[in-house]
Amino acid sequence: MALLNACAPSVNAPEPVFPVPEKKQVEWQKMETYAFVHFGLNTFNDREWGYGDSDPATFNPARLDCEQWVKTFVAAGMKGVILTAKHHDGFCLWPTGLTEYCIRNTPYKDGKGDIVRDLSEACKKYGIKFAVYLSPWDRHQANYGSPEYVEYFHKQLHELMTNYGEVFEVWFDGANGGDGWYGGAKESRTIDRKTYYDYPRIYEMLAELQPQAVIFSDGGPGCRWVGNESGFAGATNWSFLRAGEVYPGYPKYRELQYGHADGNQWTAAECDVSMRPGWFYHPEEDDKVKTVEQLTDLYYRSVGHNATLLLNFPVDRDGLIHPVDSANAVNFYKNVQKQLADNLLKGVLPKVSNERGGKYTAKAVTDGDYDTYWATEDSVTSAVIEFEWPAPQKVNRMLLQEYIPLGQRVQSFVVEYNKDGEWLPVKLNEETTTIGYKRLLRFETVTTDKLRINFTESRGCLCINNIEAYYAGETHDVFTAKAEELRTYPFTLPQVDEAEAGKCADKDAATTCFVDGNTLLIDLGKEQTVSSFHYLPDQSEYNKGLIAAYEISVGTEAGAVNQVVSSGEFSNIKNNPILQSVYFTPVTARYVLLKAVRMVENDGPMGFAELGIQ
Ligand code: FUL
Repeated sequence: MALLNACAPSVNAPEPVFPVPEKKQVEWQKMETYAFVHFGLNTFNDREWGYGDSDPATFNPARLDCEQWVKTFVAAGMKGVILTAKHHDGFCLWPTGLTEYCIRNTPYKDGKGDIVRDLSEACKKYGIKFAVYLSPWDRHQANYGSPEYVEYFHKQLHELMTNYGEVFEVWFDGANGGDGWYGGAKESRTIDRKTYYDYPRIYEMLAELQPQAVIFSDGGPGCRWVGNESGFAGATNWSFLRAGEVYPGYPKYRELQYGHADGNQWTAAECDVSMRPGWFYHPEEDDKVKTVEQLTDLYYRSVGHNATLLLNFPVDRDGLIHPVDSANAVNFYKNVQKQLADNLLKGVLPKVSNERGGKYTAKAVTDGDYDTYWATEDSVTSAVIEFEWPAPQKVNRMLLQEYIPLGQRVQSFVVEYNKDGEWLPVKLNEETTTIGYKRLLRFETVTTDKLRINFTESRGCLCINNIEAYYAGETHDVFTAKAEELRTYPFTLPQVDEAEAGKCADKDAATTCFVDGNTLLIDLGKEQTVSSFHYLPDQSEYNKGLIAAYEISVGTEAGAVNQVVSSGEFSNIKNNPILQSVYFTPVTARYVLLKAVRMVENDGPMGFAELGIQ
């Protein structure tokens, strides 16, 4: 084999599958987690959205220490920080020459303070990156809504981009609540969100002054909002958007959780979330700080769902990160490191069903080098990779990475383990569709000597640069929800008597809804993004009406529910009639149609103790 390779002509690298990221977008995504700081007049006035009239005299943090913040971020594994240089209230944390509504007119350091400067310098000292949030909406300025304000906003950005060194990102939020103080006018002002701020000119300025910076906004262009402020991305998450479609305030923002599968612009998702319910500090939230478990879960659903995690620290009125916030953030990082400590695949030589040859061999996925990858031949878009250990191991985590400089390709895959000669799927609580920069999987612990990944669909030949597996210990992740915890969109069953239908939506496992025939139509009342179907079979002693094989279709009209999203079997339902969950690629639908393709017993109705659609 070695001899053959030596004589073979050199093998070409795969062609990129568009869209592809710019180099700076890849570097940005490799940061994985970074901090957000919300701090300003709001902190001292117990507000989330200052109206624009808070008195600068109230701003006086007695112990402010940017080094304390940055040391916390470093200890929490964060690679950078984004500071709210100006939030919607218009107050500036730097001594700007453009408005009096700034730190210069506060008692803090007798007006000599500059928190943008102090934080950027602390970042340099401790080796993390720095960035700014500059709110386009400004509830203080009298001229907000006019062309003059846009000039002012551009000049503010220019000041920030020229006086404080390099920034890795520039954050433009999409909020615009309309009303504000506006120099005392106290009124509501509407602007055209698509055109008012003249973003094309801003992009030109940034390309010139800070070419390495990634531009954040609802729709990018550099990176996008993930469509929620809860800190997670969809398990299916494409790093693309259809160019020009998403603008600040885009009404179909839930799509941003998943990206546009057919997008033509590389705009990966960033998951922003706060350590506390609010973005700014409020003393009554001191006992509502996110726990280590909550943060760990969000890590798997942000970084592990092909996005970055932007974790907000509401700096307190002393000017410090509250001790509970810093302890939880640091312990969260330690917990993740502990769960993913010992890579069971390190150096293991995998077997693959197809290999491009040359340097694109399967061993690249376990060599620890980001820039080497296993690639299949051009025409091969599905393939299997198999790992074998000399002795059985416990496993419950996997980490997969695609080589994104050549595009995001994988559309679906299955992880299986070998049990007594038979390949069985691992038990997950989410769909295994996309991978992208990084996908982390949590699954029920298996003990096996063989693990394989079957890549079933891809937009081009496979380019996989890293695969890892771990045993994270036994954690509290839930793979089988209890009936009372089952989450679902509200639904009705139009073809079933109302009282009967209620039995599968009452969160009571002891009552079962029986339906004659082999189809069940579910109406969500309105269009929703749907990505999973959950079915708790009859829990009575006789487990009546068990469905063995299914087909699930969706549609937007009751008469045309014919888009099949999944079909398969409810494995082992007869012996173990636990909650059955089917995950599929997110789709917009109002109606879901379940077809029982095969029943465990041939006669009798179908039985549903509980149903859930998410
Ligand atoms: C939103 C803002 O309205 C919130 O106050 C916060 O800054 C959040 C990160 O972005 O657009």
